This record gives sequence, structure tokens and C-alpha cells, in this order.
Amino acid sequence: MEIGRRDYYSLSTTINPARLNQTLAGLGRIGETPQGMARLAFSPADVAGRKYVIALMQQAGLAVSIDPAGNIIGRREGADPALPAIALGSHTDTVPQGGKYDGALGVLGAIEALQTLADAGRALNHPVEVLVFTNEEGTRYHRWLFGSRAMAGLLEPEDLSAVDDEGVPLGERLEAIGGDPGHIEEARRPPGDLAAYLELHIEQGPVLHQCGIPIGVVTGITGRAVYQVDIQGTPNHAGTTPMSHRHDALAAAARLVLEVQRLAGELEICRVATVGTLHVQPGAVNVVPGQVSLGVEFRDVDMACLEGAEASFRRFALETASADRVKIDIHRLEATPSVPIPAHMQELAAQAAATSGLETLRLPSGAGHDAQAMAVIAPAAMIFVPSVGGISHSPQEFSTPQDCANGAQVLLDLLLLADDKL
Ligand code: HGY
Ligand code: MN
Ligand code: MN
Repeated sequence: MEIGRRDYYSLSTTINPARLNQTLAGLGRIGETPQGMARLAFSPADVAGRKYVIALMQQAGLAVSIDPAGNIIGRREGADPALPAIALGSHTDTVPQGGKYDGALGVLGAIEALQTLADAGRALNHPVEVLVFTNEEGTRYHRWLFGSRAMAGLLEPEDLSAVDDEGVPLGERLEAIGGDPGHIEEARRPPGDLAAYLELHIEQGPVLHQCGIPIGVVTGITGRAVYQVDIQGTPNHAGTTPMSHRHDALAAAARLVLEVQRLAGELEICRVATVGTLHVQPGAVNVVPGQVSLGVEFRDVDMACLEGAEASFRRFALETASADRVKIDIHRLEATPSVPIPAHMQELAAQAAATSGLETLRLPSGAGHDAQAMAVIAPAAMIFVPSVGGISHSPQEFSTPQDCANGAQVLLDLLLLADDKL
């Protein structure tokens, strides 16, 4: 496998595509189930995945530590001890029934880049850190980007008081992976502590694959608002309760689900809107549903659009509550602002791709990433590689070995450029 056409003046050394694709396959076996990947944060599979990447970091000569937020940090010192570190990072947790590339490529691509430098005996001026962030997906605790927000000083009181679906407090889970909830503030890195944050990721959408362009240079990362919606009706006998006497929480929920779709679809108030979870109680065909909870999210790079979507949704919920004779409570669980990627960092990423003669497309990210928290404390850049068919958060998620290798090479070249220019 060849990495593009390297320029004769290239500063770089060439990553090992076979080794990268072996480590991707190796991590992809940890937590694999017939329904897809199940490496949910803090699960035994997540812990096994973390051990796997720690061993790879140690092979690459990195000094490994765990910060109080459970983030894994693999550090290599630079020639100039006065310089701040350049960080490369992503995550190894997955959504339920997830894929093998989301997060994994960024972590393993970063380790491959540093292993390549170690093999070549190549020193950099800056120290380099590979960061593996805790609970990026937020499937556990419904608090996403946990590790990167802790590092960027963006934790909220709700993060630390959170209890998961099994009733276990976050602190207990953090201790089990080597974190220290009592000193979580010490995970925070002040602005200036890192010279840059660089993240390689699969696109998770269809654009690059459709255009046949191997590298995406990310221009900005979407904002997201997440809600828990609780609908309280009255459970009653499904055979004896006349239709006119019902307080059916699921009938009201159905109207809300379609309204969420309409807000982004027909009305175009925000870019995308999804109901991803629905819990019905008591959950029997012969009982009128008395209680339903929905998980709702809105995403847009324009935060005013997210506010508009929330306001419209609340108005519709009020009307629905009255029409269906139920009570509807809407709790905002998370609101993550969109972030722009600085122009000079986009330019550096484009230059890195040009080193290998790889064509680039500038595009916004419709998914969220640790980079959006890290961008608050360091100049950030993100590189995308194509997702075949635009599929992600699915067992069908796939990026070709060639595209993964291209991404890791561009990440290494971006690191070398950043070391030279920042
Ligand atoms: O949900 C997201 O956007 C990301 O994949 N965690
Ligand atoms: Mn994801
Ligand atoms: Mn991801």
C-alpha cells in the first residue's frame, strides 16, 4: 500500500499501513458482538480496549499516565523542554452496536505516527502527547465529551453528580479506571499548556466518499443540545378505558417524535433533529401507557437555530399536553456550543495532506468530537477520512485500509508541520 506521492522535500517519514490496520483490527476485536461494537465507556470491554492502547503506547516509547478524569496520556519528551506539548487524541469508547473506526482511528493513527517517529529515531522540538479521552460518546451518564471537557475546564456540576442507568455514581466508575474524582480539577489544562490539539477521525457522513476525495479538512464542529422529555399520563386497562377517557403518554410521545422530525425536515429550523430513545411504562399491550421518556437531540453549527428548535418544540409540547391530557416535562441535559477551527490550523492540515499529494475538501463536522472541547484551550485541527456509504454509529461503519493509512500519514505530517511552525 502506498501513501500518495511524497514530495521530494518532504519532512516526513512514512507510517506503516499494515501495522496500523493490524492495530485497528486488534482493537476492533475487543468488545465485538454479533450486533456490532459494544465498548461502552467504563464497561469491561472499554477497560480491555484501554489496556490494549496503553500497551501500544508503551511499545512506542511513550510514558503513560492516567489523569483524574480517567484520560490516558502517553507522552514523549521533546528536544526543547521549554516548549508546550502538541497533543494528538480521540477516544476508544463506542456507542451501543457501534463501529470499529469512530474514535479508534484517531487514537491508533496517533500511536502509529509516534511509533513511526520512534522507529526512525526522529526527535521533535515539542513534547508530544497522545490523549485517549474518557466517555466521549456519553452513552453512559448521558454526559458526553467527559474526559476532554474535564481537560478543557468545561465540566458542569451535573457531570460529577451523575448516576448511570445501573445506579452507579460516576466517581465510582472513574476510580475503577484509574481516575481520581476527588481531584478532578487537576485534570484541567490551562490555555497555553498545549501548543495544539490535532485529531484524525472518520467523517461519519457521506460527503468525502461521494466526492471521491481522500482527506477532509474540518472547518468547524456542530453544536448539539440534548433533552430528556418525560410524559406523564395515566396507566389504565386497555380493554375497558374508553378512548375519550384516556391519558395516553405514548400517543402524546408519538406526536412529539414526528414534530422533532418536522422541525429539522419540513421546517428546516435546525440542521438535524433526532429522537434516539423511547422508554414506555408499564410496557404491556393491554395497558394504556402511563409514562414515557424520550431522548431528543438537535444539532446545528448556528446556536440560534438550536434555540429556535427548542422554543418551537416547547410550544408544541404545551399544545400536545393539553390536547392529550398528559403532563410533559422537558429537561435540557446538555448544550454543547459549535466551534470554528482556526483558519491557520485548517491551512496547516491542508499543507500536511499536500505533502503526500492527497486532495482535500474543506467541510464542517456534523458529528461532535473531543476537538470541540479541546479547541477552547488550544488551537485545534481535525482531519477526516471517508466513511464508506456515509455510515457510522453502526456495525456497517467502514473506512478502507488505504483511507485509514492516508489519514495517519497526514496526521504525522501535520504533527511535523506543527512542530516546525507553532
Ligand atoms: O455523537 C457524536 O456526534 C459523536 O460521534 N460522539
Ligand atoms: Mn461517535
Ligand atoms: Mn468519535
